[in-house]
Amino acid sequence: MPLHTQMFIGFVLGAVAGISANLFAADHWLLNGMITYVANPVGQIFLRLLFMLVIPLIFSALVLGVVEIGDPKSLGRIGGKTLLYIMVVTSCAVTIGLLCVNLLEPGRGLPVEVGQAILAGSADSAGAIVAKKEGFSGIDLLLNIVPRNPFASAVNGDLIGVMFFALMFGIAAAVLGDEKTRGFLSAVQGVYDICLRLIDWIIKLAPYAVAALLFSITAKLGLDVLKQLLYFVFTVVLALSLHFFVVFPLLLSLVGRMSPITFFKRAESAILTAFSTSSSSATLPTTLRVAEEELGVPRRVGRFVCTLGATANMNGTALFEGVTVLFLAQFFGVDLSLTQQILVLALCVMGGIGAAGVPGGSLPVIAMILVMFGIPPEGIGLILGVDRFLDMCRTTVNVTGDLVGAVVVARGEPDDSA
Ligand code: DAS
Repeated sequence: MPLHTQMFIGFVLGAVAGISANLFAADHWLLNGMITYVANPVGQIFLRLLFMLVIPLIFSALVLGVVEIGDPKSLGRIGGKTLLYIMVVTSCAVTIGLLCVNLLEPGRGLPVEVGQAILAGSADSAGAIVAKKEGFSGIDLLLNIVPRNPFASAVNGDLIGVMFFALMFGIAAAVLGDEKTRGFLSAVQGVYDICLRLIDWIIKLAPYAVAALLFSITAKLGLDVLKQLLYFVFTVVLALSLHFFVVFPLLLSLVGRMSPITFFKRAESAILTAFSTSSSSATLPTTLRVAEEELGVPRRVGRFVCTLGATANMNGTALFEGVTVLFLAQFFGVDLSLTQQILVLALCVMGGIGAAGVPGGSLPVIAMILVMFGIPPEGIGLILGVDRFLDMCRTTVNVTGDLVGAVVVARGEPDDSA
């Protein structure tokens, strides 16, 4: 049975059991015992397994991603245009997501004292780094990006410091060139591959974790929480749709000089493959064929942009991470200032580069961002239950964004046959 189906079944079973318990046995000693000694430990183990991977995954993914882009000097026009496209369009995607979640407020509704009670009881929200900074201002935001000690950042779960260090390491490795760094990079590649294999094993536990986390939350909060979850799904799909049907057509018309209607017709096979597989990597062969044969993108442009994009240009994923973090902040009554939301944006843009193009690849990054801002990561259990449908949607945006990038970057480039 496909993993997402198992996760959905876990979601339904956990929710039904939790809502029933809430209706018929609220505050019963047996229910409280079930939550404390069974459901919570199962959920916590799953979350900690995700936390365990964040630092090695983010460090190796970013170093390899930067090295794959290449030496800034020899990056060339195509590389420079691609990098600019990735940073600008991913930032735009996350901004749309943050605007939607701030305007619609899908997480609001839980009585504040209930959210605070869960917050207080959450084992990991105590590890908040950003939330506890007194007078966290724009200057702090800037200074926080550069770590005094990258190992201390890793130990403290300061993700932005680790990301900055990984970026600098990757740029230096790219500049040094293959000769001097081959050994190091193959070790980093090994770390990345091992992390992917561990994610693959850990995510198999997700159905059980979803059932446990959903049971805990719905047993405490009842049916209302599911209404908020549907509102969350609506917010994510709305934000993805705005990016898909507004930003991409504008880029195609104004920069790519291609009719959006023509683009969507010719890119149909890649878009449908992405939606059905939920995997940018699995869709890549189709993406490359569509870029070259259907959209007329020169091969060297299409290969570079689409291959790099499949791992580093994940607009849908970055948008989803931003909406999820703010939804759970609202849900648990954690208010994030504008400065903190700008940091969330930066983390999600980097998270879109560092996320692995595999099912659940974005979960470790989301879990760490939640802890950084003092938001109970238990909320991930809520999200996991509807992850299947949302993963299909965000992967579609990821792959379409790669093809739009290929058309935009190809603008002004000589054709291969020239
Ligand atoms: N499924 C991922 C991809 O392949 C997206 C994600 O997990 O966010 O693009």
